[in-house]
Amino acid sequence: MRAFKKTMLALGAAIIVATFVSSTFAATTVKVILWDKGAATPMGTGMGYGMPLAAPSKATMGVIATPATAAAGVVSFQVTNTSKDTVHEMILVYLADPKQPLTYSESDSKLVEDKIGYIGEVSELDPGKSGTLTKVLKPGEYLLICNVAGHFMAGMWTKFEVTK
Ligand SMILES: [Cu+2]
Repeated sequence: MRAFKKTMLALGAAIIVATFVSSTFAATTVKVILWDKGAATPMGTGMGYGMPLAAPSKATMGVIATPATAAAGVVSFQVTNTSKDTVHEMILVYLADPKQPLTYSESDSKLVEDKIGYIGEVSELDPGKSGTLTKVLKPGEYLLICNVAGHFMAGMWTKFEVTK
């Protein structure tokens, strides 16, 4: 009888701990929209992160994250390409120093993915398609970027913040 009581107590404690842990590390779901004004619209340039011309109102394609912030822990990005005619992707980048420009290759019209704090991606989504990226994130500044040639400079990036 005593042993049974002890077992029940231990079981109760385990359930309490499990509940606490799962609520502390609850996953945040972020909806990410990849959009553009259509292939007939000339792509903008010079609108990459931190660039003088960067202005969301002028971008011809972009990334929208809702919410644009999450608590540290598991974050799940549900990404949808809403374009009618263009392939897009979402790359998650950690900014070690948000004031530093990202390493960019003019010849490829792309960011250099192994030099920009690359964490993971939902790669090349056809128009109308969706994908998910789930990662454990520490506090800090992040970017969500499309790195199809030319798209970053056309304004296809957004900030994402992870808080403590
Ligand atoms: Cu794109």
